[in-house]
Amino acid sequence: MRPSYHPLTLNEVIIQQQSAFPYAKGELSQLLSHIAVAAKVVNKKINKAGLVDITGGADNVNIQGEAQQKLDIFANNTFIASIKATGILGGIASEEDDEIVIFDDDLSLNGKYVLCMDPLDGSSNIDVNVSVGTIFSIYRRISPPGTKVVIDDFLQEGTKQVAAGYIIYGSSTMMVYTTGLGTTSFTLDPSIGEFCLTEKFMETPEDGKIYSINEGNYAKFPRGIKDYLKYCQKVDEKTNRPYSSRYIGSLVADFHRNLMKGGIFLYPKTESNPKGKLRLLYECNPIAFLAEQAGGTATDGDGNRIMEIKPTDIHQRVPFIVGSKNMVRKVEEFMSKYYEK
Ligand code: AHM
Ligand code: MG
Repeated sequence: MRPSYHPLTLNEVIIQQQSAFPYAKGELSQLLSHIAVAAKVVNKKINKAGLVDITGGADNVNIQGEAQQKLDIFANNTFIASIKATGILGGIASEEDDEIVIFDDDLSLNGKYVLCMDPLDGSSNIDVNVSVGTIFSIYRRISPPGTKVVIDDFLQEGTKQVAAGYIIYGSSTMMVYTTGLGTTSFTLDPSIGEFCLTEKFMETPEDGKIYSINEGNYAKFPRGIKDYLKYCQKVDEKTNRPYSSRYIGSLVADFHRNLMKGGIFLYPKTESNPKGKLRLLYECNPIAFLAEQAGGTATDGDGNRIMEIKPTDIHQRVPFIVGSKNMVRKVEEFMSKYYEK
């Protein structure tokens, strides 16, 4: 046999998966390809972050009162421009924009989908060369095509997502996505500029040995979470404890590691932040969809499945516990003892 290098590219896999939906017109596939192109542009910029004047903060503050990084703005603009060009989307809700962005050109008015995204999650880590990510989530619009999209198109439960994914800009750049047919991962091969298939059906272990949480907030955690952390730290050879504590502070990177190795990520409610920190639309729902499709699970710690929470605001925050099934169940068990609802 002749030696050859023919990796399966993102587009090839998308086309294969599209054939599972006989009436699909390929619009969603096109959208995913555009997201991948924007990701390559952002990736290039991130790789050069230390060389050009794009690290550090910009002068703006976003709706959550946080300083926007220059790269946040670049990523936001790049994804919006690339995705708008497809004409498939009626609009975008972005963590970096206070209001939804409505596309009102003739093509986009008939667009069937809307997209929610965090264009650059964990961006405060860029200045110190730590992995960051882009997270996205796609819904079918509920308002009639031919009109401008409305806020209700975005305020849908996570169970209604038709696709979701993230790009991790790490030691290598990867794209992980789901259209409800499993969770699939790709790695960017910089030499050919293509995302190449890494794992078609990712499966996360049901149990793990890693817990990821900002333990600096320990004093403010609910009793159930404190007890779970003590459980993680307890020496018990039968159950492989103590677990390892690993926290990067970059959701995509922390989740990606736990997805591969088995583990749990927690950003629970605290006294001062009863809704936690992470955003339901841009961070929790897409990550929950990917986790579930890989055999994991995601809850708010009070017995509610993340993807069944009805959003009331595009920037809504929610306590977030995601990862290996049995680990998330254990947290729920500890939390339910105290009924801190
Ligand atoms: P961002 O969207 O402003 O970047 O914030 C989200 C990030 C997540 O990536 C990460 O899990 C979390 O904030 C870390 O928060 P903390 O520094 O409070 O631990
Ligand atoms: Mg974020």
